[in-house]
Amino acid sequence: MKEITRRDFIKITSAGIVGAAISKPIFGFIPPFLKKDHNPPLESELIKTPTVCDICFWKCAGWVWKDKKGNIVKITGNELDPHSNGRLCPRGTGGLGAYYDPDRLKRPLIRVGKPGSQTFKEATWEEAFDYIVEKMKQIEQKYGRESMALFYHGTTGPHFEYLWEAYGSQTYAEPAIAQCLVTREVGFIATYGQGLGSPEPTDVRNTKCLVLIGNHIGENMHNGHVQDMSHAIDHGATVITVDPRFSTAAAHSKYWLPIKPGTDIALLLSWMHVLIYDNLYNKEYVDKYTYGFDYLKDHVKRFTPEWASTITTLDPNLIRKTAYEMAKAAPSVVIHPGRHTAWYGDDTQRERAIAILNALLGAWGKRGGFYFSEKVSLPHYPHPPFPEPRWSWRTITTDKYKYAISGVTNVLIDHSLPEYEGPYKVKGWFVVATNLIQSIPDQEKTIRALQNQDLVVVVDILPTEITGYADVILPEATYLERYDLLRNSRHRVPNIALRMPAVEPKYDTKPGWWIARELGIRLGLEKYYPWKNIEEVLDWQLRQVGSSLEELKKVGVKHFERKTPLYIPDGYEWPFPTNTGKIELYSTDLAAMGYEPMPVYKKHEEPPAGYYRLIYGRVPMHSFGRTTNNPYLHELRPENHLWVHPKVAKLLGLENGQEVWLENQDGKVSSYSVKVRVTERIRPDSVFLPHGFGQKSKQLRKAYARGILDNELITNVKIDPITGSTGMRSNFVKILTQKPNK
Ligand SMILES: Nc1nc2c(c(=O)[nH]1)N[C@H]1C(S)=C(S)[C@@H](COP(=O)(O)OP(=O)(O)OC[C@H]3O[C@@H](n4cnc5c(=O)[nH]c(N)nc54)[C@H](O)[C@@H]3O)O[C@H]1N2
Ligand SMILES: Nc1nc2c(c(=O)[nH]1)N[C@H]1C(S)=C(S)[C@@H](COP(=O)(O)OP(=O)(O)OC[C@H]3O[C@@H](n4cnc5c(=O)[nH]c(N)nc54)[C@H](O)[C@@H]3O)O[C@H]1N2
Ligand code: SF4
Ligand SMILES: [Mo]
Repeated sequence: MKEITRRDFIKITSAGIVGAAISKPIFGFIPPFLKKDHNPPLESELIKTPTVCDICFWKCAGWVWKDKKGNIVKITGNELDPHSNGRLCPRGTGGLGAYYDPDRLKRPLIRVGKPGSQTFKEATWEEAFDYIVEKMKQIEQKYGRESMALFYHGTTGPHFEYLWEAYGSQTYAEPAIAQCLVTREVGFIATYGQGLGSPEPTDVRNTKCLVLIGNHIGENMHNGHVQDMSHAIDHGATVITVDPRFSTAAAHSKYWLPIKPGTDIALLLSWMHVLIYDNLYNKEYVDKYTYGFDYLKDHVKRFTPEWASTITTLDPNLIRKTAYEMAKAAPSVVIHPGRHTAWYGDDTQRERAIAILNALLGAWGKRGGFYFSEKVSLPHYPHPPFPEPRWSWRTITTDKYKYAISGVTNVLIDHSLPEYEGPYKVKGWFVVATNLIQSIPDQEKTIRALQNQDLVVVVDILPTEITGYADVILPEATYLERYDLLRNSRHRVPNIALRMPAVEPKYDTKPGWWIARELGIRLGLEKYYPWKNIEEVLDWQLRQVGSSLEELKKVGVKHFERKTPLYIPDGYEWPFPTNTGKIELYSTDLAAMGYEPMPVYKKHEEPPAGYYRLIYGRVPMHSFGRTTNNPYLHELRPENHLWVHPKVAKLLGLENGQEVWLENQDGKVSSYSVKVRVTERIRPDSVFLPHGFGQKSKQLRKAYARGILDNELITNVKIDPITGSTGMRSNFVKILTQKPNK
């Protein structure tokens, strides 16, 4: 395999759209929009307003630069911002495309055609609200307020979560939890008594050894993380990457462990075995801070590297050697928990194994391991108490998924289906900034649930697939045109950042806070909205912590002093918020709930003959499907490719660039084709398809029908019994070289 030098590692650019650093290529080439303008205006001729990027959920703070005519010319990072350190990633730089996209939703729409048909009539806001309020009242009379469900993501979400609480429904869920990081949060809560949150407090910047388990930083472009990893590598850190695919991160690693998919727990258990039985673990730390070491020691006794090798297909010496590398660096080592951890249905247990390994190495609360993040305690704007709903997401979730920490989208979907006959029916969906058709596995089920609703409202900026199922579409202004709540970030330094409008909303679009408030007032909830506009709320909040809206408008980001230590001081007694007050190697919570108190390896389904495991991930220049129609980012990567190993290509007679279709184990065939990329960078038993492409909405003129959406082929869902999270990687595909008959 070609040696890739560290210098090639993706650098986060400091270039704006017309910035000065144009000569610095991103990913080895210059994005077209960076080349176009050869006469960028001087910054002194521009007006800047603070923003928080909304292109992904890393939430970098930056500046929006406008010329004298009021045109936005570039977006750059805010130097004071610990999420970005003054540099945006290419997606953030191209965020301008969200504002300029000619395909944007322009005014409220009310359905006239069949669900999914995208046939709507234009409406005024007044008409749209009247329609919604009338339907919500009908649902309330027939089923109760709780039957109106909210699905949300991103910065618009909290405005509607507040509205829902005020309305008296806590039937809500965020797909970015059960489809993303909940298993990692719960795995760490069960071990350390606290989760990780975002940005995750991994001290990658200062680490000596970074272990990435299917965590593809570099393609996963979470800004500060990429910068930290780059910094660590430049300072001699050892990187160990466990991934069935030779990812960008693997290319910068000392060790690449091309694990057989779905067998990570076996590897993690054998690493514990080596650390414990070769006496490499941090004895002092373990004695002082942990509970259940003897149980664990006994538990991992037989999990030798030789045992793990037969399961993972990895060389036992490589397993042993990498354990020694970690021990050498400890406690300055991060076994990274990853972020999207909904994989095989035993994901909380895999995350528990990761949490335990970090404890054995003494990395939690230590420099170069995990630090303790802290945020400002920012009071909420005062409001009357919320009504208590008769039932909530908890009622329908925590009996079955005992460690669920928030609403689970797939549970709400189950309660939305026509065959659901119990007392907790969902009969209306309010969908805010989440494309449920693309992000929730088993599309057919989601669509059936949608079609069984008396009302579906979607708040979005683009005519994405989910909008096609709405009765009413409410067009939100983009992040460049609106205020949102303050970004109160948990970090090394507690800090607050402001997003404010740089420009007036285009067309007849409105900010999310305004939409929620107007709807609230029409639902008779005036008392929860005593303020006229969000500036009042933000200024009030900022004044409680000794600042003001005026100050934030000038600085964009403000730092506050820490009140607690960043790391555990050496030798200090540290109480952990668990049942035992210790780090629980043996989880008393999980035991009490009837789950395995220590992680166990269980065999997962294997691809049948002629099928390959479908794995997915990110491409650096896109965020899911939310940017594939962005005119700037689309140009950088208009479609996805299917990664196929040369042996498979030979067997099937496939060539680079050839168009193929996919059919999964349940006979589900892809809507479109994808081009093959023949590469040794993937195991022969798997294929890789980056997520977010293959848009089905024709109104997305650039992204429509470009590539295949992984989610179409994810029909076998492995639910994590602890949290309800949907494991999506037990799907297998056959590669079709002829266009299938529909
Ligand atoms: N098959 C498959 N499924 C997945 C994943 C995967 O890799 N593969 N990843 C999972 C993960 S990790 C996550 S976090 C979830 C994320 O899944 P989602 O929560 O669905 O997130 P996005 O895809 O970003 O949602 C995008 C929707 O928000 C709209 N939008 C963008 N900006 C705005 C705005 O400013 N205002 C409003 N109102 N709407 C806006 C977009 O147009 C789009 O319709 O998906 C999960 N599901
Ligand atoms: N550019 C960009 N960056 C993003 C996002 C984006 O949309 N675009 N989304 C952000 C969000 S919300 C999230 S949650 C994160 C998600 O990003 P991460 O948490 O980093 O990664 P995943 O999507 O879980 O994992 C993808 C990797 O897992 C590997 N993999 C597949 N199966 C297995 C297996 O069985 N074992 C192991 N060890 N590896 C396996 C794949 O080959 C791939 O490299 O990315 C964030 N960053
Ligand atoms: S990582 Fe990139 S896309 Fe995400 S918030 Fe930061 S600049 Fe925006
Ligand atoms: Mo995510």
